[in-house]
Amino acid sequence: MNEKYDFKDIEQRWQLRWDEEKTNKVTHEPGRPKYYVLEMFPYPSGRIHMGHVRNYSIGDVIARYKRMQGYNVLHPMGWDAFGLPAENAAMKRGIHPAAWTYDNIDYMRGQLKAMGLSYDWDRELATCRPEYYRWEQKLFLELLERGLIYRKETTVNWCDDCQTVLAREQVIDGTCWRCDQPVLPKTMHGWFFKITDYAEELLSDLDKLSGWPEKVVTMQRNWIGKSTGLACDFQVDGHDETITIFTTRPDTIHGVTFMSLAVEHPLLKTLTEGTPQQEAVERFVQETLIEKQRSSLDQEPDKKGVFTGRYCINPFTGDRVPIYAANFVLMEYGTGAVMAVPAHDQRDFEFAKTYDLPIKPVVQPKGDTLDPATMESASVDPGVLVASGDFTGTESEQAKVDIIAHAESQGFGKSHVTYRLRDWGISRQRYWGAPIPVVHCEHCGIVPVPENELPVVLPGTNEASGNHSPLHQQEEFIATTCPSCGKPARRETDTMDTFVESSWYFARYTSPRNEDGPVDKEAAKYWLGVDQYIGGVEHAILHLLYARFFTKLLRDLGYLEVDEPFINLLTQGMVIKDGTKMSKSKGNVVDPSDLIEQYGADTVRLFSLFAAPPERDLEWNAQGVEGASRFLNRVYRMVVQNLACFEAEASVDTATLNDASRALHRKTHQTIARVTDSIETNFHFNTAISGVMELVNQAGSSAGDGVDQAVYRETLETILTLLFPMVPHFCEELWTLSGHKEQLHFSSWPSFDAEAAKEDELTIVVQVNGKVRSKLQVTPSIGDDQLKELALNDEKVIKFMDGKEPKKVIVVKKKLVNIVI
Ligand code: ANZ
Ligand code: ZN
Repeated sequence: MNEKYDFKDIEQRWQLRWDEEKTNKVTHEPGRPKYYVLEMFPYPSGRIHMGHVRNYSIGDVIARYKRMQGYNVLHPMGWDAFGLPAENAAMKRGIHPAAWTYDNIDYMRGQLKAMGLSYDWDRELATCRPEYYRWEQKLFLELLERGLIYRKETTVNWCDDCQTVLAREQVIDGTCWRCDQPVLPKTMHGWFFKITDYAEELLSDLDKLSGWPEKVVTMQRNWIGKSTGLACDFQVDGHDETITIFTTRPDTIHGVTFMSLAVEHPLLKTLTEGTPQQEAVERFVQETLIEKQRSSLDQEPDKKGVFTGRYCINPFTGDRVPIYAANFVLMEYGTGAVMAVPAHDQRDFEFAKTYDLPIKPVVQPKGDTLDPATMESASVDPGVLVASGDFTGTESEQAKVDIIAHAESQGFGKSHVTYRLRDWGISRQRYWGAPIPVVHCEHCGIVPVPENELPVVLPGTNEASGNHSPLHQQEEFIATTCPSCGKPARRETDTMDTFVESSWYFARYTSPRNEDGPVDKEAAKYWLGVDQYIGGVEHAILHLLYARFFTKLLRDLGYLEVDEPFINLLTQGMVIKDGTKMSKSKGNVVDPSDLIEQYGADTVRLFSLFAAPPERDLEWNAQGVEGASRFLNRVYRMVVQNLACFEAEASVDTATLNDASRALHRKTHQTIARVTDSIETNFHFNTAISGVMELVNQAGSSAGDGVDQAVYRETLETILTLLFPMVPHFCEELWTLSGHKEQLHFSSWPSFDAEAAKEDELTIVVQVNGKVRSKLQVTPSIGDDQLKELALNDEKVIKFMDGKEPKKVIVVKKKLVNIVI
């Protein structure tokens, strides 16, 4: 028998066998309980990194654990394969993005297989394949028809370096999320998904996500950013226009001293046309627009504005207040017009100070009198209304309600809800993405590509030398005929944001080869939602929000029956080295392939699972890998040196056990309980593994104590079964070596015997001056000091000691304590 743990040979053999026998293949089996575990699919960047290793090891343990519990487990893998890096790499290396991508996929698939991950590889998908994106194009057309997609001219966030439009979420502190270059505004036509139609449901359904980390739910809630308040019309004095403002503080409406409009507000032109102010306003608008381009988008500018020469009338007070154009009012939020209340809003306060406008307090906080002459900042606290006509004396919360009701009854305002969430701009002017399937016709306008002509295939992907310049530069692609009138027409040249592909891939996995639609409804119904989704917290907003949105779209199109895609979400921590995130740019990466080569996949898996609980950051530690390797070697030796025990009975006869056997039997069942519990509590594999380590220690140290062979067999089998989800090749190999015919893969998770796990109790006699005064029930492992302590605190003993100090306490192991007074 080979006593050396030859991981290379073992891992290769088992991987080959799993592949050949399709051990991890699943089909949907109506009536059988299912479990869908999914790790966020990778971008095929070239090689896997330690973050992947961690993410996929966690997912794989869950998949294997749930399989052993009898679930029909779906555990798929694929590639988020469109996107910019492929184009950049293509440019740099003079190869086609498709060639680069498919090569990377092949290489990385090999790496994942070398990790022994239990994916059903028959379900593998790559989003850059026409078989995938043709369904995305079909969905696009269905949504277009339903008015959930539209095209409009907008100012977009443009990254000049990447030559592409960015979604708002892809702009981080005014710079591009990919290349860190400043983002500039640019006007162009683009396609939008009407995610705002779903804002309310996306918000309220957050309440269903009790299996998500609280912080992710909060981030989503803030991103959607719901505000409730009043939309109210202010008549322009001497003009038939009205300005509609949006406020979340209707209670302050009696304190309005001016009005602020966004520089993009359409009324600015109307109101100043032909007036002496026109020139000054136009100049200010131009300056502000340029300044907005230069400054980072998230940065608050200094409050600046210009008087329009016009006034409007506060419908509550009849006050005539000046109208300004102001640089801090956003056109995309609320109505693009703000009633300014400098006493209670800080931005308005600063503006009023700059332009010497009146400050009028109308909400008096408790125990405070606001004096406009001495106020140094706005007072934003609630309080009681003052100088507010009929509403004077009302608490601010109540006043909000009353004032909205009054505005509604008078017909000049109504309750209004605004969201921070914007529609999702999905147009990209890049090559390596899914083409948008419409045609522009001079006569017919925008015409959808007929379904039987889908997919609109990305040109040039078949030849490695194919043209991969952006589609608007490819005349052969553009030139087509109008599906409606047959005249020459031009194809749309935008491609879709890659976040579109990742918004529904989890649904496609349920029937990845379906030829009749994006999903097979029966399969989707059986498998969805995803029981456990696992990925990095960097996707807390974008990807998860879009995936939730798409789930609702697919439901409303009749493909899915669930409201939410991911029942439980685990956001795993980062992999850290030398105090910072392990990343190429930091130059501190450890290549998983090197580790696998040196130690084997099982050791690498074990290390990553043992070093930290999943939600926490994992600090890279070379000794940790060594430790994992030593542990596996030890278990290996322990099993091969004790193969004889597998000839013993498979069941333990507890009646005949000696102490050491009883103790090991007990420890085994305690370990089953502990490991199961650790996995059930937020997948704390680290404590699960230390539980097994303790059992291994005890098995090792009791080997010489004449341990019953059936007990020993039970212990070793338990160790292998409990470790199997974490180190599958290792355990399968030893399982086979020890004579089992069926693979561990098909075994059940062990159940524990509560009776066996119970600690034995000893009865200890306690004497005072040689006379028996009490009895104690204790566990056999109790130490002498603890036993003394217990005896001295026993009520009966205290009574007989009669307040005297003990002179001496004698402990006779496992029998008695004698207290001499
Ligand atoms: C009057 C007022 C008085 C306001 C007061 C606040 C405090 P949230 O809570 O983020 O939704 N506002 C409305 N539209 C705006 C726009 N397009 N650009 C910039 N600011 C805008 O913010 C709502 C508040 O932000 C609104 O309530 C409005 O100012 C301002 F003591 O109206 B408030
Ligand atoms: Zn036409």
